[in-house]
Order: sequence, then C-alpha cells, then structure tokens
Amino acid sequence: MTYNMDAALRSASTLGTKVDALFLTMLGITGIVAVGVAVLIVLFAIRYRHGSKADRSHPPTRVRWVEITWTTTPLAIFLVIFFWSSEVFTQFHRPPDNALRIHVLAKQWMWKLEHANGRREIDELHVPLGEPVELIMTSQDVIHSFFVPAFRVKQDVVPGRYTNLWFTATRAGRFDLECAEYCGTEHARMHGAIIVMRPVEFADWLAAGTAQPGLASRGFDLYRRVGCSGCHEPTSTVHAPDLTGLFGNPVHLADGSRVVADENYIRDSILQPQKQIVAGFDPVMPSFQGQLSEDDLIALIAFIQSRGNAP
Ligand code: HEC
Ligand SMILES: [Cu+2]
Repeated sequence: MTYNMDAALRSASTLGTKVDALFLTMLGITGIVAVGVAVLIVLFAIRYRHGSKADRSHPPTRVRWVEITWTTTPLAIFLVIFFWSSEVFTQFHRPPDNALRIHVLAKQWMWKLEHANGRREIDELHVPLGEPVELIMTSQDVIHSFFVPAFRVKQDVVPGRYTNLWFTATRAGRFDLECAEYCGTEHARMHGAIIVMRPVEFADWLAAGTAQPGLASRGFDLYRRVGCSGCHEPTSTVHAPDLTGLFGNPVHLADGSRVVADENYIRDSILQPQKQIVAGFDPVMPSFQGQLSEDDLIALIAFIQSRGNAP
C-alpha cells in the first residue's frame, strides 16, 4: 500500500479542520518568534562584532515596559491557545448521540470491524460521508492505537476495556488507517483504510452481503444460550435487575454511588460482577471471565443497547 500523501495533508473531517486551524496558528506564532530571534541574532552579531564602533557606553540595566510586555504578551497568547485547544479536545471526547456506532477489535496485527447489522470487515472500514461515526474499540492482545491522519484523530485501543473515538468525514474517498502504537514485530504492517462513501451508496454497501445475523440478535442468542436470561428475564425467580432500558442510563450502586451504564460498565458487570453491585440486589451473578470472547461481549452489549429504548 502506498502512503496517500495528498489525502493525509488535507484534512477530511469536521474535527480535522479545527485541529488544522489551531495547529497552523501555533505554527505561525512560533514561526514569527523563531524568525524574529534569528534576525536579531544576525543583526546584533554584525552590529556588535569585534572591532565595530558601536556605542557600548551606558547599557540599559532596567527597561520596565519591555519586561512587562514580554511577560504579558506570551501569557495572553498561551491562554488563548489553552482555551481554544481545550474546546477542540472536549469536542473530540464528546460524540454526538446520533452517531453511527461501529465496533473495532484490534489484534496482532489487524483491525477487525463490525457494523450493527453484523457486516464485518478486516483492515477496511466503510463509513458514510457527512454523518457522525463513533467507534467502540478494544484489543484482543496488546495496546494498539487507531490513527487516521487525514481525520486528525488518534486513540489508544486497550485490552480489557473500551475506548471511543468519533469523527464526521467531510470528503469521500480512501484514507489511511494506521496503528500508532508499537505492538510487536509486524506493527509496521498493521494498517488499513477508511472508505468514505455517499450515504446512499453506504446504505447499499451495508445492506449487501449480510448473511450473518445482526450484532444485537447474536447477542440475544448468547443471552439465552449462556444463561443470562435465566436470571435477568422478568419472569425469572432469581432477583436480578431487568436489563431493559439500562443502556445509557444512570444506575444506583449498593455503595451509594451512581454510574452511567455505558459499554465499560456493562463489560465489567459481566466479567467482574462483584466490582459494582446494583443497589437492592444480592451479589449472586457469576463472572463470565474466560467464557466469552471479545466478539461475544460486543454482541451482548449491542443486545442490551437494543433493549435500551424499549418501554
Ligand atoms: C445467577 C443469576 C445471574 C446470571 C446467570 C447473570 N446475572 Fe447479571 N446480574 C445478576 C444480579 C443478581 C445482578 C445485580 C447484582 C450485581 O450487580 O451483581 C446482575 C447484574 C447485571 C448487570 C448490571 C445491571 C444493572 O442494572 O446495572 C448486567 C449488565 C448484567 N447483570 C448482565 C448479565 C449478562 C449479560 C449475563 C449473561 C452473560 C448475566 N448478567 C448473567 C444475576 C445474574
Ligand atoms: Cu497495533
């Protein structure tokens, strides 16, 4: 695969435009300072060179206005950059609610991607143009990092938990996807592509070739097969919380704290049920550590999420 220089240089996401504006401003400011210092070095070197007739009497020892200016001006500039970059940073960490959710599973040395309807891809991710896409990512082995230079986004992909990343693509085409964390001998070959398509074409692409059941229905299957339903169905005799409407909502825990039921909470509930006990329930749920693969967990979470909006 050849590195697509042009595609990476021009930003191709909504966030990318903002990152570029910030970056170019900082480059401009530091550039002006660097050029200014360089020019003064040359000028002073000429003017005060050995043997020159420059006036060296009464050198100034205290020039208050210079000191005040060189303290307050950089401070003001740094504060502007601080608030500006915090704004961009916050936006990167706040995916819109309507984002299309796609699961990413990294392993040595490939990217496995799964869409909500069950369509899977390896080292290629198709996404719609102009629509927010949120990735829910985890690793099967070591730490990897999901990096799309043209979108100006990068996020570590860590085993044992989920990390998120989102973007809205602003140009159709093919963009490089890299692993930006040294993850073993073939790390350098762990790359792929993001293919941005018009929404209609994307819908066609997504619908084509889905012989497998969707994520949520695979999750429902597991939910019954491994025995979650035996406790969690409202008809069950075990006193266990109803999972309907759980996803994205706050949960009261036995220790008095409150958490939002996101992917990481549900993952931990399944693998380490003793870690956070729901208020009003006994800690009788067994751990499913070692019994469920990452794919299974993704499916179970998608199933619980699909029950989220049910009354
Ligand atoms: C032996 C009965 C039992 C089985 C089997 C069981 N659970 Fe649970 N589960 C519970 C109980 C009781 C709680 C509440 C106490 C706690 O938090 O551990 C709970 C809590 C949860 C929670 C947190 C719910 C909330 O309202 O915050 C989730 C999510 C969950 N279980 C999912 C599952 C999944 C998925 C499976 C199957 C892989 C499963 N459980 C299997 C009994 C069970
Ligand atoms: Cu990697």
